[in-house]
Amino acid sequence: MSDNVTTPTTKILIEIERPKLHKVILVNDDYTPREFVVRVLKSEFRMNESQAHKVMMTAHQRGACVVAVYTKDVAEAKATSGTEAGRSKGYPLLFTTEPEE
Ligand code: TYC
Repeated sequence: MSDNVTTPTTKILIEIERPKLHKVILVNDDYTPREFVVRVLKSEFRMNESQAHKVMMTAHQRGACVVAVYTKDVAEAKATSGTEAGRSKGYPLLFTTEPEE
């Protein structure tokens, strides 16, 4: 005969999801000067001259270019301040965001 006593237990499984990352996308237009786009990429996205020039030229030639990925809040804040930098000078420069697959 066994004297073992078993007490029922409940296991709680908590799953923590990794926050989805969001892309900041630079959209081409016909009016914003190239040097200004490069300046905004350097100041808002901490790029050096050659990285910024490459991203600007990709957007210029293909219509759009992914600049960087961040959490949703940071991506939206960076896209807004980049777009605002253009607007403050009267340029239609546009940064958008979209979730990464
Ligand atoms: N197409 C612009 C020009 O020729 C330069 C430019 C590049 C503007 C990228 C926006 O996202 C952009 N002056």
